[in-house]
Amino acid sequence: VYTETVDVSELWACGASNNTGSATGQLKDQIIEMFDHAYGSYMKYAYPADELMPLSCRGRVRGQEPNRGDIDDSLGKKAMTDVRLDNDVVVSVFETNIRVLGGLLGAHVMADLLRQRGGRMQWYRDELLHMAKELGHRLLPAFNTTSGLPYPKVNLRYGVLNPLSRTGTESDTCTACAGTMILEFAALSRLSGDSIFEEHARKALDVLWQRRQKGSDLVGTVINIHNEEWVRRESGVGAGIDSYYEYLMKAYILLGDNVFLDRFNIHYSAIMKYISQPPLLLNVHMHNPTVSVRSWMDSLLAFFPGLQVLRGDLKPAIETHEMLYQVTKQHKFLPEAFTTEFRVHWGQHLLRPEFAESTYYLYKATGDPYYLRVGQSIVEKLNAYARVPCGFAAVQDVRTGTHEDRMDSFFLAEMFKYLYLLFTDKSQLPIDIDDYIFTTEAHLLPVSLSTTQPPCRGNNTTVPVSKEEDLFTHTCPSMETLFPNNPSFAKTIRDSYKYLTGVGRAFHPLPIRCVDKQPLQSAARKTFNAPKRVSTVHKGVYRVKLVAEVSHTAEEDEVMPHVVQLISPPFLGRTVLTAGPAKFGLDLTKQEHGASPYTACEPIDGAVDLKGHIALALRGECMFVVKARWLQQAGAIGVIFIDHREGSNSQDTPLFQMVGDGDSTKDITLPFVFLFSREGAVLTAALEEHHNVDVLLLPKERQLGGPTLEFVLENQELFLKEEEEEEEEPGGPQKPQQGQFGSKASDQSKQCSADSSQSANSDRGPDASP
Ligand code: DMJ
Repeated sequence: VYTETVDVSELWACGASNNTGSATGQLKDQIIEMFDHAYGSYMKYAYPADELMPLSCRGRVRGQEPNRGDIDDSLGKKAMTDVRLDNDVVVSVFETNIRVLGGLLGAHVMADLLRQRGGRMQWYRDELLHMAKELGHRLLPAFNTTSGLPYPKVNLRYGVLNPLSRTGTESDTCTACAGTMILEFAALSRLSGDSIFEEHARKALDVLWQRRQKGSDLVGTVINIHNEEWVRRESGVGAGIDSYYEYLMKAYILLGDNVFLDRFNIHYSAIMKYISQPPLLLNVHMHNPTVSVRSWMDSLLAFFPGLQVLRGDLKPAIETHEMLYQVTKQHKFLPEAFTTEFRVHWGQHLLRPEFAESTYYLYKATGDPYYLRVGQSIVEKLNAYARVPCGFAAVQDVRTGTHEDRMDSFFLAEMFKYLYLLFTDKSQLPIDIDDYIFTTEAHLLPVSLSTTQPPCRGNNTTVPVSKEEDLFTHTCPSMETLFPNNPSFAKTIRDSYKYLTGVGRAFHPLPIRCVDKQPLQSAARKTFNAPKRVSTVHKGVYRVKLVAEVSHTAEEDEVMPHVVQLISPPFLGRTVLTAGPAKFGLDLTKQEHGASPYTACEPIDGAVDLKGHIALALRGECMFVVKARWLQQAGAIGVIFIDHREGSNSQDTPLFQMVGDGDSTKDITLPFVFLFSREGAVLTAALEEHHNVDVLLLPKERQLGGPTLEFVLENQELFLKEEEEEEEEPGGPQKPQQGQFGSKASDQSKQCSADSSQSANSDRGPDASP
């Protein structure tokens, strides 16, 4: 959208370096060398496997390596016999679309261009397009739902509903998963002449648009593909939603259809009103968007400044990008998740390209050589901390620098492309880059598709958008309009955020957010131009307290892993499930509570099954604290919450701390922990088989082992004996219970907790916790 021609070498020369005409050249060479190292390693050690394992120097072949759960759904055995698209393999519809279909289409477009220019590729007979079409047809069964929202997974050979497909039971999908099809599917329709793909992608977008929260104009993170109800109602611009917004904007650019821009503009206004608190991007409730639902940001949101550049909204783009840069300075790379005070929340770094992508867009928009230096720092860090003999390895934890045996394909498809383009003047490129739009996986599709191809049958989007237009609805404002007489506007903006993460100068976001209530009550909307900034002193303003997550102490920022340790036979302490803690209730990290977990007992007073037991409760529908109070009142002595999202697990998803509702939680005194659904399934399976299972809830670092465990188990045996004797002696005196955090999780308590969560569901709104 910004098409200024900038002489990179000259600008670089204006920057810090004196000898920089050659600096960009050297960097370009370095980036090519890095790409060769990464791609060459893949070809040498991994091809035809799906991905390279850069530490083992071999390929990752699905089924031959330990299953990594959902991550593996992005692998399709696609290169097993060079390329087969009909393997009996369940793949992610979203990932296969953006990685494989997008890759085939982008490659076809380039091959076709070379062929047309004469010389090279004269042998090419649209083979890649034919493969793309076949793959498109293999993805189509996923759209066989009454709503039109696609299933998240499909079996490439058997589709979704075939008994052999091993998929089709899923009921939910993420917003980005359903809303990131239009670029590839429309391109496929227009290149192949078959409108069916574009029709399906448009229908899915129509549903998401219709199901947006009409008051806030925000969407949630996960939606039910059958009844179109939101399953997770938190709203942000990162994981789960990100490329839905990206594709609305880019669908307008690629297809020239105003409906996508209109929708994007309306969502964008909402994002700027509720989610963007420069330099932060928060997550809020779609129904109650003045409430922030978590105190951390995920690294996927780093693409957003780039999208803001496409929108022409440079100021917040510069602000957020600067914040991200400071985080990378502090931690070398963007951690997968980091707190609003820029501490590590989840230390993994998967070599994600989003920060490089935004850096590229900002440089092209501003021409400020500062962004070349940012790019240079990305290159240096990759070489210093991720380069290994067989490629580049993801970082398991930015705090320790340990590597992971993983190099995702987006590292090749996106990272090097954005870095190379950052340092290359567009006149040096073999194509006019402004004639193309990048898919979310950085594959190039030509914007000529909107005009040179006949419109597809049935590609009219059915859901109208009412809107007000202004000067910038369809065009980007020029720099002079945005920043009159200030050629160093970018620096001026950045300077306010210079010391964001510096010691002793931590940035403190506003604990109170003032939001004009009117837009929530009225359907009237304004097309975004300059976002109406939140004013702190404003007549008629509605003051809403952000859940006090944004100003907390260092200890609270770091989520301390907890565990649920199964100690009764046959587990004997060997089954340990990683769990997340709660910000309310009994603090399990306090030494005085944990030293002798079996000594502080609570009496059982009453015949209710739940009493004296640790309860299991399913997450969802209402807030954690509502369930916590209910279960506490019923006599439970602790609660294990279990995630309701199928397949979630503590390896792939960062632990988080369950939070209260903003009001005092002093009345809640029980211990609470949270298990993702895979870990939860281990526990419920154990309960099904053994009915009573003794568990400890405790911080991971104090997990029992060795002599302590033996001692506990000895006492446990004694306790069990006493219990057996007691059972033989009806009406005998009750034995002391095992303590506040070591107790039985029984099938009875499961029953009680299930009931509890059901009744808790009905009386409050959706769960505010992430
Ligand atoms: C890429 O696969 C795509 O950009 C996707 O939209 C989200 N991010 C990953 C890489 O981090």
